[in-house]
Amino acid sequence: MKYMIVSLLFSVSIFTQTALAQMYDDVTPHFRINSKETKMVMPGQPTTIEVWFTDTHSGEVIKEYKELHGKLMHMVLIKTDLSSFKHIHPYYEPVSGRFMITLNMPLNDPDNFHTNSSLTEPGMYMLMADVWPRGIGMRMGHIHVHAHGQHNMQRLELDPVVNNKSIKEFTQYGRDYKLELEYWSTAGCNGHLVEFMSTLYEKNSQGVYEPATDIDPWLGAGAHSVWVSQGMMGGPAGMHYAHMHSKIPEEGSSHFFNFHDLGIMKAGPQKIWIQIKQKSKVLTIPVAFDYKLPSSPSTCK
Ligand SMILES: [Cu+2]
Repeated sequence: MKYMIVSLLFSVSIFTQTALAQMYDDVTPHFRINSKETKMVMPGQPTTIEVWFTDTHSGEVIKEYKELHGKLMHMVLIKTDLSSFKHIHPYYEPVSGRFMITLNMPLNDPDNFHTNSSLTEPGMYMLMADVWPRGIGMRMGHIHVHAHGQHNMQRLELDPVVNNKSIKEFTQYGRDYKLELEYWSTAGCNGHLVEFMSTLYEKNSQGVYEPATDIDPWLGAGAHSVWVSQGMMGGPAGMHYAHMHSKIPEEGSSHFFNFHDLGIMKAGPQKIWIQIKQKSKVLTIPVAFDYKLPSSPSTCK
């Protein structure tokens, strides 16, 4: 508990900034898909995404970026029915100031293992690009992408909950895992604080879940997560979208994430994707849960 409070005081301001990055208009994002100003793509086909940012006032291309969690750009691609999540890192070309990556192509790059089958199903996707232009701060650009073909919207089924914990059992890289996810929501002066605790278990040779071992940092954080409410596009403050990071567990296999929700997330069905590097592979773990706003009153007079 002490650990949670310390991490809470420490990181509220950082994560509030993460969430608000989409609200600034001092920089303008530009996207091209296969060199065209289009939103249509063919699912499963190699698709080159190009992104750059300009200074909104001068119109000049921004060329100085600061690393953010070990990368100059983080890109997230989420299908709007929340059935697909990809986290990739476009490559920066400093002469032109452009970032570029080709989806649906295998790449020998451990930080781009999602690139190979990043956009395979017809439907609507949200593409988000986080950067930190030097001297400006964290900014996000986003576009809708429409993958051609017959839409097949998947219903969001919540994962089972036992003793307030969402339980997700899954197999990745040939190993069997279970993740338990619990959250607490506390009303504050302005919005409320949401804290998550995720605990990872791996099945041993006797078929028993034990706390996972060999957890390593990935891209400068103990774990990464992206949290999206159903109907992610709406909302007065932009998208119902949060990006959180955790420290590496000091002991055991629990990660802690927190987010200062200033009305950004929407109550109801949601999904969070947690990424943890374990045994030198990055696990991507989706958990569908019901988000309830705190019932306790605000602490402000
Ligand atoms: Cu990233």
